[in-house]
Amino acid sequence: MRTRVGIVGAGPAGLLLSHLLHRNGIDSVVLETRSRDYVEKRVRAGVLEAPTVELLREAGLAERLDRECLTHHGILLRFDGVEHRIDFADLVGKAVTVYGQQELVKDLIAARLRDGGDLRFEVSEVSVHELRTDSPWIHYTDRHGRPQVLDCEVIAGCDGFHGVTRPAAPTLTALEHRYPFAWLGILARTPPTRAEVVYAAHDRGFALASMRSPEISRLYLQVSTEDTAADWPLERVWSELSARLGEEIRPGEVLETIHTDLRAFVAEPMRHGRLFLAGDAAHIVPPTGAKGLNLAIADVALLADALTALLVDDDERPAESYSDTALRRVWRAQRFSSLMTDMLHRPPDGDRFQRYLQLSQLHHTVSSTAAATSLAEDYVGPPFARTVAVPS
Ligand code: RFL
Ligand code: PHB
Repeated sequence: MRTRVGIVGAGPAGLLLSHLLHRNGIDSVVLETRSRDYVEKRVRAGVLEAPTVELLREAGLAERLDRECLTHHGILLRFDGVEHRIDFADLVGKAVTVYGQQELVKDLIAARLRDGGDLRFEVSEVSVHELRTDSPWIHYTDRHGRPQVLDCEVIAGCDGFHGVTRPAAPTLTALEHRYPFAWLGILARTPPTRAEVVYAAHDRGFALASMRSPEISRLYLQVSTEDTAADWPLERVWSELSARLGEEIRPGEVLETIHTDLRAFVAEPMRHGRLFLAGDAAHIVPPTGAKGLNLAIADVALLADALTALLVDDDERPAESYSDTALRRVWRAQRFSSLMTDMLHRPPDGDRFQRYLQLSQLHHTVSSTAAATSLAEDYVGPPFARTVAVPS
């Protein structure tokens, strides 16, 4: 079997890449270890930056999103018992869009299948080979247990943080930072109490109130990395949410619970020969800045153009600058996510010095137009770079 681009992973990065390549006349095959049902139900991100939504519209993928999304013109920051609003519309004239990642994944799968896309779910034992040649190949076992080889011209590693493509690239170096706390998140049938996302920096720890619809809330609590599910019976989750968010959060049916460590990770360069990495396969940001999905989409917008130049016009230059250009945005998102994380979380040992610095940063953010504008610019997202060469 042969294709031009072998894509490992059917998350937002892999599916969108396959769609954008198809629009440029390039065929691809997407290999995914999980079932279609599993990837369509996996609950994760919810906040889409303005440039992400523009790209989805341009690519003809926003029909349901435009009908069902929630548009947010600001966020709420709560500390010292007072709520403050950062008004994106006023500060930068833009908004963010709340639309569940799994809804976007459903839309992407539907679009690929409508266009005759080749998506292979429930494969196993995926491995990538001869990455430094012009004809790399992928070995995998199909859903019926048969070994298969897929010959490619390029391989795109879109297989997330725990995938197999990044470890197959020996020239990459990784930088990692782990935060000393974790998040417990629930998706629950309870109406959001506010029309916008609330970030609360409480003495007891950070809390975040987001939403998926007027009936469904997405709520998060800062917890200890050592905590287990047994430490957080639901009554404790609800009472802690109410205490930290400063108002009664009405308990509702809990549809999903997650526990996630907070980490920052960057692999560089995002290319090894004919293997190109995109999304969580190359980088992880702590979720406080709501950037992970948006970075995956920004990578893929750039990569689709670079691969089109390479495979259609025989122009290597955009592929050569892909990693540098993508990493600019990645580091900007790392900086912003790190700033938001440090500003909002309770230091684990209750360090008063750090806490007063945080409060000072929060007061500055809500009282200085310059500081609020800076937050707003990062939150709504800088414009996507196209394949412009970065001077070395
Ligand atoms: P994904 O979504 O992890 O998809 C990778 C796919 O690859 C498959 N796979 C393999 N397939 C074939 N062979 C293998 N060997 C494979 N190994 C793995 C996996 O099954 C999967 O289907 O990566 P992608 O496409 O790069 O997308 C990245 C985003 O999913 C991620 O960055 C965001 O969800 C992060 N994130 C958020 N991002 C935002 O932009 N806004 C948010 O509000 C936001 N909130 C969040 C988040 C992530 C969270 N968690 C769970 C860490 C909130 C949370 C709690
Ligand atoms: C979410 O809606 O899941 C969400 C919102 C804002 C964040 C992180 C996650 O910073």
